[in-house]
Amino acid sequence: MTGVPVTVRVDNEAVVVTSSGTTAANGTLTGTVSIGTNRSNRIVTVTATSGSVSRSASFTVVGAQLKATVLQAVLAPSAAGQIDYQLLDVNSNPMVGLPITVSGTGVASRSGVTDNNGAFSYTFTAPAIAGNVDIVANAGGVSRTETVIVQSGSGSIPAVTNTITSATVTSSPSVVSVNSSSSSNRSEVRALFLGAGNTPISNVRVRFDLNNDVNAIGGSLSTGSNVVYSDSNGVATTAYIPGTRSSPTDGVTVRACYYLTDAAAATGSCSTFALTTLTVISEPLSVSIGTDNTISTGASGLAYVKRFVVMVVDAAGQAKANVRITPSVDLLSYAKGFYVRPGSWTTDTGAGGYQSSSCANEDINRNAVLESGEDVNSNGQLDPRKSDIAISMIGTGETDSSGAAILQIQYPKNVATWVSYRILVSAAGVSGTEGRAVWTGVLGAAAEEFTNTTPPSFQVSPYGVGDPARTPTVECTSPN
Ligand SMILES: [Ca+2]
Ligand SMILES: [Ca+2]
Repeated sequence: MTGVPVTVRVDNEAVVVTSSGTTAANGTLTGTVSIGTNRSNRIVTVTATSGSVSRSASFTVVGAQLKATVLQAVLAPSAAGQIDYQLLDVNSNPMVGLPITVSGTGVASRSGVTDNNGAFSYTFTAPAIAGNVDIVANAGGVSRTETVIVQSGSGSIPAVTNTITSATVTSSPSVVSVNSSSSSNRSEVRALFLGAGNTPISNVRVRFDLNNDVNAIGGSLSTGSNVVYSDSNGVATTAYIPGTRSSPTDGVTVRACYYLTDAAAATGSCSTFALTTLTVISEPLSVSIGTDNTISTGASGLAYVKRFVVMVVDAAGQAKANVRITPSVDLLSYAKGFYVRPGSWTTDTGAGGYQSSSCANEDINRNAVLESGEDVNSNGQLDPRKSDIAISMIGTGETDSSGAAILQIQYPKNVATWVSYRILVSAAGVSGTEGRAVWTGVLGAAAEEFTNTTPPSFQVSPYGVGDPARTPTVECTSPN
């Protein structure tokens, strides 16, 4: 039906732009919905109304992340404690001026807004009674819980009895800028302790230090020389806060000395430990990433290869050669569904095809280990699989004389169009957010796959065919 008036509305601060106020010759009306200036996680509902007929569909906005650094994971009763939060968007940019509330049992609730770094400090007084206190923060549609241990004397936390089979330390970001007057540049450091069968081990005593700081770079750790305890996820955290000196590449080492008992931790020796390295940088350079509209096939013929160019320039815009580029790729979400209509393959439901709303990556902490609560769709594995996509530098991994370096992603053809990804490139020796660049997209496919009469490699999503009758929540919690 042509020329029928239709109004399209969206809620929760989203924005919709429609091509026209009435239906076109084929009876359709097309609109583009964007999330607007609010980058918070939330559900947006789109409602199209024509006369007395109304239809709604919803999608989920994801990507906001709330980071937390517990300054004192273990407190004496009635002692003062502090947790520093930072709210970041999908591209790791600070989300400024957003409301945040923090509360917990037996501690004062506080609310406020995030500052220019997206940060908010929660200060509290520990309860007078020993025990674990769960402190819950909500901001930008994200909720997270920190557990603080209130300890009445040594020995009140049980010793670790399980065997630790894996102890690892990671830092994010691994390239961080010097601090001149504030401590706003920092890297979150996270130690993870696992036992047999990848079971998380809690109550591991951890003391972080700078491993004698052989390069004399300095800086501080938010936990100081205190012993912190791994939580129920087997995780103990601190933050490395650089001073005013920059370092060689990987020139700062953070060491997590760990112990099974308070008595062992009290000796101060460090016979069992895990390490991670960081780079502290000061040179102001700018990095960008881009690509074209081409895609190629890998040597096997079974995979797609998409190439990107990374450009590095100095403050004057001049090309910087020999800068080492470190790429990483994160799989953000996956979709279910299937294509129909040979010769012009589509997932349009009007044509009988289907593409579900996106389902967030199940590996919440991105450690490639399946942990309790992560297998949202109950199929026994993490979706999407981390191995669905590989990223690599072409050639030396450093920029050439024109300041350019090439990288590529490669993925099996059957996952094309079903997975959203984000590439992060960081340049060593480069400061601040300008030292990093981000590219976000959906895995592409060759144009002829859509116009061939034979089914495309990706006709059915490897994550399931899904069902148009399901809600987004049911879709993401179903195994097929
Ligand atoms: Ca995990
Ligand atoms: Ca799963």
